[in-house]
Amino acid sequence: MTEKGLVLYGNGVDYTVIVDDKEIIARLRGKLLHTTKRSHHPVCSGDYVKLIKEKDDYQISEILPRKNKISRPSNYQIRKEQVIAANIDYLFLIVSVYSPRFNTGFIDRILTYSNMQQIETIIVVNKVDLGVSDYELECIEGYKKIGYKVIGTSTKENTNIDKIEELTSGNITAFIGNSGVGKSSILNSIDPTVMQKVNETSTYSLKGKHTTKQSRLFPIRNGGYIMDTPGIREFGLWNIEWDELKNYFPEIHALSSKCKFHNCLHKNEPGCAVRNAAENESIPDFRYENYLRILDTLYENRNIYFKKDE
Ligand SMILES: Nc1nc2c(ncn2[C@@H]2O[C@H](COP(=O)(O)OP(=O)(O)OP(=O)(O)O)[C@@H](O)[C@H]2O)c(=O)[nH]1
Ligand SMILES: [Mg+2]
Ligand SMILES: [Zn+2]
Repeated sequence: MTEKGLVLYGNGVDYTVIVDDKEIIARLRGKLLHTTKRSHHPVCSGDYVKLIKEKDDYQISEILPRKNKISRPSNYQIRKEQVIAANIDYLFLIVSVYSPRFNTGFIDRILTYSNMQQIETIIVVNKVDLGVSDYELECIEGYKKIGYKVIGTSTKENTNIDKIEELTSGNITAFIGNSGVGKSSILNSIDPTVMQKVNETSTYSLKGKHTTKQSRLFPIRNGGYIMDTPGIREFGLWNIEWDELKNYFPEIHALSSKCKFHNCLHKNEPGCAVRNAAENESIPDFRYENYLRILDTLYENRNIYFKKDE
């Protein structure tokens, strides 16, 4: 008999899967066990799978097509992919003020990727109890101006946790961000029965220590599912053509029809409307700078990573 299930978490062999509102353990069938050409763990949190049931034994026989995914080059082997999350309705990009440092380069690489995957992304700025600097405030205003939703939160003072909870209700949501920004803390504040492990030392190095070790999707009492993921140190963009980057910065894309050349890369071409807009600050300057930096990196690496999906 075959059934359909939603994968909560797994270790490469055994997976915890929701089937008809019940949690069951399922094993991967042989053919899925082999590392595929491009992927380390073929199944990930958020995957919908087909299961074969024999007596009380479940086997995962097939991964159903993903509507989207967040993946990155594997830490272990270049050219292989590590999928962090699949089938996400909303992505919450969690960052913090003060420590770990607020880093727009990191934010913009994630936003580029999630735009490419067409995943609606909300920026959560956590630890606002520590005070928001003028620079951080200016960047936050910049993101709001170009249309992103930005929510300032504090788990210490319970600021706006209800807003996050509301947005997760009935959806599959993933929390991603650097280690130590407070992903697990926010999850625990939304639903204290979850009790994800939190790093309790607040004076560790600015980079943060990795407390959450694997992605895991939690059923939440509001009927939604939230995925807690391990902290990402760096997010290298991949699977993206360098000359398509301009399509994934919405404010740049919106201006591109006003450039003199239809294939303008908005670097230093004459009559570039994007460059003009950045110079007279009608689009945020830091975004344009990040665009140029990412464009250079993608160009330099254009032959390293494989490009399109199969
Ligand atoms: N001041 C302040 N500290 C916070 C807040 N939220 C979390 N922290 C602290 O930040 C540290 C890291 O929190 P975690 O929830 O473990 O962070 P994480 O993002 O899950 O980290 P990884 O699992 O390593 O990716 C802990 O010491 C928390 O107590 C907040 O709103 N304000
Ligand atoms: Mg964590
Ligand atoms: Zn241009």
